[in-house]
Amino acid sequence: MPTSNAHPQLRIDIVSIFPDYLAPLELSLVGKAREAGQIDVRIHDLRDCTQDRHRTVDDTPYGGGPGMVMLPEPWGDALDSILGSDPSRTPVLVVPTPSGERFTQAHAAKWALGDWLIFACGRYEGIDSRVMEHFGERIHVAEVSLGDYVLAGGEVAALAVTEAVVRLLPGVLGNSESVVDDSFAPGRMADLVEGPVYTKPPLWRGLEVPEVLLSGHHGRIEAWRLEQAHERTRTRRPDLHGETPSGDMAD
Ligand code: JCZ
Repeated sequence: MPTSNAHPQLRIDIVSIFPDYLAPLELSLVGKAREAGQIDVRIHDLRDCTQDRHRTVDDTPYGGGPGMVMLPEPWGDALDSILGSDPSRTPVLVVPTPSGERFTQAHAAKWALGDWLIFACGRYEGIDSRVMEHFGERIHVAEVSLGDYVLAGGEVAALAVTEAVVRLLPGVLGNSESVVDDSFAPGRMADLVEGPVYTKPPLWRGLEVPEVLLSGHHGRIEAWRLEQAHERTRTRRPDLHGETPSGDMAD
């Protein structure tokens, strides 16, 4: 009887008061992965877990202040129900919030190795903090931010995290098993961003494709691409502190 698997099917549950906002998960790479049975995506309406006639999900913040805060009871009931539906999996509860730790490719790679992601998509001023405190004592809870800007809710972040994870799964659209662990895989963003890319035609509106890319010299091409990646990293993403290639002391 198997107790673990290198890549079990990934289940993804998303709880939101705007389930229609998650419709893009039927499209493109994630939609195809669902159709192929590589992932099991289930979207839930938080309002189905309310008890009152008005299906209330929010109330005023204790201590005062602007806006509304999401009630803990509907979240508790929704998450209890989802967690109770499969005791054999190991869930991570992902809570998008501008006050979370920055979501990175390292999170995506780790979660692509797991078997269950549950997204709690807040709205308004966020979810009563006792929800994260309570479930943090039962399962792993990750409060994550996409970046330093404020969205109107967690749904767009859940879409972004889902796509970042699903594209790493083996068998999903041309990805091999090695992509999650390959520190040199394009797009991994370890400490370098990608340089510019080009396709046909070789001359477009007076602009030429760099000659080296047409040369057929694979060694020169790779060296040029690395140099371009370092230059872009230096000028656009100094926070990534990409190393200057040896022999090219760029200033
Ligand atoms: C709920 N407002 C959840 C996340 N990176 C980032 N920016 N903004 C968010 C976010 C904003 C929210 C909620 C209400 C996430």
